[in-house]
Amino acid sequence: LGQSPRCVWFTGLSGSGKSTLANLVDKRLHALGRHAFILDGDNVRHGLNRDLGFTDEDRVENIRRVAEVARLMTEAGLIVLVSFISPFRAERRMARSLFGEGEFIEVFVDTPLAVAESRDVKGLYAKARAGELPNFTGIDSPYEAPEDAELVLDTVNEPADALAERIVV
Ligand code: GGZ
Repeated sequence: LGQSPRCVWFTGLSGSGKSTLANLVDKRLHALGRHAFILDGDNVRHGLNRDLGFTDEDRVENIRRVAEVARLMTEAGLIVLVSFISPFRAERRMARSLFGEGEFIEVFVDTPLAVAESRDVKGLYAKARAGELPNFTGIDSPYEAPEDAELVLDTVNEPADALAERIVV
Protein backbone atom coordinates (compact mmCIF):
# COMPACT_ATOMS: atom_id res chain seq x y z
CA LEU A 1 0.00 0.00 0.00
CA GLY A 2 2.99 2.30 0.24
CA GLN A 3 3.22 5.48 2.29
CA SER A 4 0.49 7.64 0.73
CA PRO A 5 -3.16 7.93 1.74
CA ARG A 6 -5.41 5.36 0.11
CA CYS A 7 -8.96 4.12 0.09
CA VAL A 8 -9.09 0.33 0.23
CA TRP A 9 -12.68 -0.52 -0.68
CA PHE A 10 -13.84 -4.01 0.33
CA THR A 11 -17.00 -5.24 -1.38
CA GLY A 12 -18.72 -8.60 -1.03
CA LEU A 13 -21.72 -10.39 0.42
CA SER A 14 -22.71 -10.43 4.07
CA GLY A 15 -20.47 -13.04 5.72
CA SER A 16 -17.94 -12.94 2.87
CA GLY A 17 -15.10 -11.99 5.23
CA LYS A 18 -14.75 -8.24 4.53
CA SER A 19 -14.48 -7.27 8.20
CA THR A 20 -12.07 -10.07 9.04
CA LEU A 21 -9.78 -8.98 6.21
CA ALA A 22 -10.08 -5.27 7.01
CA ASN A 23 -9.10 -6.02 10.61
CA LEU A 24 -6.09 -8.11 9.57
CA VAL A 25 -4.95 -5.38 7.17
CA ASP A 26 -5.43 -2.77 9.90
CA LYS A 27 -3.21 -4.80 12.27
CA ARG A 28 -0.50 -5.21 9.65
CA LEU A 29 -0.51 -1.52 8.81
CA HIS A 30 -0.35 -0.66 12.49
CA ALA A 31 2.69 -2.91 12.89
CA LEU A 32 4.31 -1.02 9.99
CA GLY A 33 3.62 2.29 11.71
CA ARG A 34 0.96 3.34 9.19
CA HIS A 35 -2.19 5.06 10.42
CA ALA A 36 -5.32 3.37 9.11
CA PHE A 37 -9.00 3.52 10.01
CA ILE A 38 -11.84 1.07 9.34
CA LEU A 39 -15.20 2.38 8.18
CA ASP A 40 -17.90 -0.30 8.47
CA GLY A 41 -21.54 -0.84 9.33
CA ASP A 42 -20.71 -1.00 13.03
CA ASN A 43 -19.29 2.51 13.24
CA VAL A 44 -21.32 4.18 10.48
CA ARG A 45 -24.80 2.63 10.40
CA HIS A 46 -25.28 3.19 14.15
CA GLY A 47 -24.34 6.86 13.95
CA LEU A 48 -23.98 8.97 10.82
CA ASN A 49 -26.25 6.66 8.80
CA ARG A 50 -28.71 5.53 11.46
CA ASP A 51 -31.56 6.98 9.38
CA LEU A 52 -30.86 4.46 6.61
CA GLY A 53 -32.10 0.90 6.10
CA PHE A 54 -31.65 -1.65 3.33
CA THR A 55 -33.86 -0.54 0.46
CA ASP A 56 -31.93 0.10 -2.78
CA GLU A 57 -32.37 3.82 -2.22
CA ASP A 58 -30.99 3.70 1.32
CA ARG A 59 -28.01 1.57 0.28
CA VAL A 60 -27.18 4.10 -2.44
CA GLU A 61 -27.24 6.91 0.12
CA ASN A 62 -25.30 4.79 2.65
CA ILE A 63 -22.49 4.26 0.15
CA ARG A 64 -22.54 7.88 -1.04
CA ARG A 65 -21.96 9.15 2.50
CA VAL A 66 -19.36 6.49 3.26
CA ALA A 67 -17.44 7.39 0.09
CA GLU A 68 -17.45 11.09 1.00
CA VAL A 69 -16.26 10.36 4.54
CA ALA A 70 -13.53 8.09 3.17
CA ARG A 71 -12.44 10.90 0.87
CA LEU A 72 -12.20 13.32 3.81
CA MET A 73 -10.17 10.78 5.76
CA THR A 74 -7.66 10.30 2.96
CA GLU A 75 -7.37 14.08 2.77
CA ALA A 76 -6.44 13.90 6.44
CA GLY A 77 -3.65 11.51 5.45
CA LEU A 78 -5.13 8.17 6.52
CA ILE A 79 -5.39 4.80 4.85
CA VAL A 80 -9.12 4.14 4.99
CA LEU A 81 -10.36 0.55 4.99
CA VAL A 82 -13.98 0.66 3.82
CA SER A 83 -15.98 -2.48 4.55
CA PHE A 84 -19.54 -2.43 3.21
CA ILE A 85 -21.46 -4.84 0.99
CA SER A 86 -21.72 -1.93 -1.50
CA PRO A 87 -23.76 -4.12 -3.87
CA PHE A 88 -24.15 -1.71 -6.79
CA ARG A 89 -21.54 -1.10 -9.48
CA ALA A 90 -22.71 2.47 -10.08
CA GLU A 91 -22.07 3.48 -6.45
CA ARG A 92 -18.66 1.82 -6.37
CA ARG A 93 -17.80 3.69 -9.57
CA MET A 94 -18.99 6.94 -7.95
CA ALA A 95 -16.80 6.21 -4.91
CA ARG A 96 -13.81 5.56 -7.17
CA SER A 97 -14.39 8.87 -8.98
CA LEU A 98 -13.77 10.79 -5.74
CA PHE A 99 -10.18 9.58 -5.59
CA GLY A 100 -7.06 10.17 -7.63
CA GLU A 101 -5.38 7.63 -9.89
CA GLY A 102 -4.09 4.70 -7.82
CA GLU A 103 -5.64 6.02 -4.60
CA PHE A 104 -8.71 3.77 -4.75
CA ILE A 105 -8.19 0.04 -4.44
CA GLU A 106 -11.30 -2.05 -4.95
CA VAL A 107 -11.04 -5.43 -3.25
CA PHE A 108 -13.67 -7.99 -4.22
CA VAL A 109 -14.06 -10.47 -1.37
CA ASP A 110 -15.30 -13.17 -3.71
CA THR A 111 -17.02 -15.62 -1.39
CA PRO A 112 -19.84 -17.50 -3.14
CA LEU A 113 -23.33 -17.10 -1.71
CA ALA A 114 -23.51 -20.81 -0.85
CA VAL A 115 -20.37 -20.49 1.28
CA ALA A 116 -21.41 -17.26 3.03
CA GLU A 117 -24.83 -18.76 3.66
CA SER A 118 -23.42 -22.02 5.02
CA ARG A 119 -21.19 -20.08 7.47
CA ASP A 120 -24.14 -17.88 8.51
CA VAL A 121 -22.21 -16.62 11.54
CA LYS A 122 -25.01 -14.27 12.63
CA GLY A 123 -27.97 -16.39 11.49
CA LEU A 124 -29.07 -13.63 9.12
CA TYR A 125 -29.33 -15.84 6.02
CA ALA A 126 -31.64 -18.22 7.87
CA LYS A 127 -33.82 -15.27 8.86
CA ALA A 128 -33.78 -13.94 5.31
CA ARG A 129 -34.78 -17.35 3.91
CA ALA A 130 -37.60 -17.46 6.46
CA GLY A 131 -38.83 -14.10 5.17
CA GLU A 132 -37.99 -12.29 8.42
CA LEU A 133 -35.32 -10.03 6.85
CA PRO A 134 -36.61 -8.53 3.62
CA ASN A 135 -34.23 -7.14 0.96
CA PHE A 136 -31.36 -9.35 2.04
CA THR A 137 -28.37 -9.21 -0.31
CA GLY A 138 -28.02 -12.40 -2.34
CA ILE A 139 -31.49 -13.63 -1.38
CA ASP A 140 -33.99 -11.02 -2.53
CA SER A 141 -31.71 -8.04 -3.15
CA PRO A 142 -29.02 -8.03 -5.86
CA TYR A 143 -25.24 -8.11 -5.56
CA GLU A 144 -23.43 -6.88 -8.67
CA ALA A 145 -19.98 -8.47 -8.73
CA PRO A 146 -17.11 -6.11 -9.63
CA GLU A 147 -15.69 -6.19 -13.15
CA ASP A 148 -12.75 -3.90 -12.53
CA ALA A 149 -11.56 -4.69 -9.01
CA GLU A 150 -7.85 -4.24 -8.34
CA LEU A 151 -7.91 -7.44 -6.27
CA VAL A 152 -10.19 -10.47 -6.32
CA LEU A 153 -9.82 -12.59 -3.20
CA ASP A 154 -10.73 -16.25 -3.00
CA THR A 155 -11.61 -16.78 0.66
CA VAL A 156 -12.45 -20.44 0.09
CA ASN A 157 -9.00 -21.57 -1.05
CA GLU A 158 -6.66 -19.05 0.56
CA PRO A 159 -6.27 -18.32 4.29
CA ALA A 160 -7.26 -14.85 5.47
CA ASP A 161 -3.72 -14.04 6.65
CA ALA A 162 -2.28 -14.64 3.18
CA LEU A 163 -5.02 -12.54 1.60
CA ALA A 164 -4.36 -9.67 4.03
CA GLU A 165 -0.68 -9.86 3.15
CA ARG A 166 -1.53 -9.54 -0.56
CA ILE A 167 -3.48 -6.36 0.15
CA VAL A 168 -0.73 -4.72 2.20
CA VAL A 169 2.17 -5.60 -0.10
C1 GGZ B 1 -27.82 -7.21 3.77
C2 GGZ B 1 -28.07 -6.77 6.03
C3 GGZ B 1 -29.44 -6.61 5.84
C4 GGZ B 1 -29.97 -6.79 4.54
C5 GGZ B 1 -29.03 -6.27 7.94
N1 GGZ B 1 -29.11 -7.08 3.53
O1 GGZ B 1 -23.11 -9.61 7.96
P1 GGZ B 1 -23.38 -8.30 8.55
O2 GGZ B 1 -24.92 -8.11 8.82
O3 GGZ B 1 -22.63 -7.81 9.72
O4 GGZ B 1 -23.28 -7.30 7.38
C6 GGZ B 1 -24.51 -6.97 6.82
C7 GGZ B 1 -24.71 -5.50 7.01
C8 GGZ B 1 -24.75 -4.84 5.62
O5 GGZ B 1 -24.70 -3.46 5.71
P2 GGZ B 1 -23.93 -2.58 4.64
O6 GGZ B 1 -24.02 -1.18 5.12
O7 GGZ B 1 -22.60 -3.16 4.38
O8 GGZ B 1 -24.85 -2.80 3.33
S1 GGZ B 1 -24.87 -1.90 2.02
O9 GGZ B 1 -23.48 -1.66 1.58
O10 GGZ B 1 -25.63 -2.69 1.03
O11 GGZ B 1 -25.56 -0.63 2.32
C9 GGZ B 1 -25.60 -7.63 7.68
C10 GGZ B 1 -26.55 -6.53 8.06
O12 GGZ B 1 -25.92 -5.28 7.70
N2 GGZ B 1 -27.83 -6.56 7.34
N3 GGZ B 1 -30.03 -6.31 7.04
N4 GGZ B 1 -31.29 -6.68 4.29
N5 GGZ B 1 -27.25 -7.08 5.00
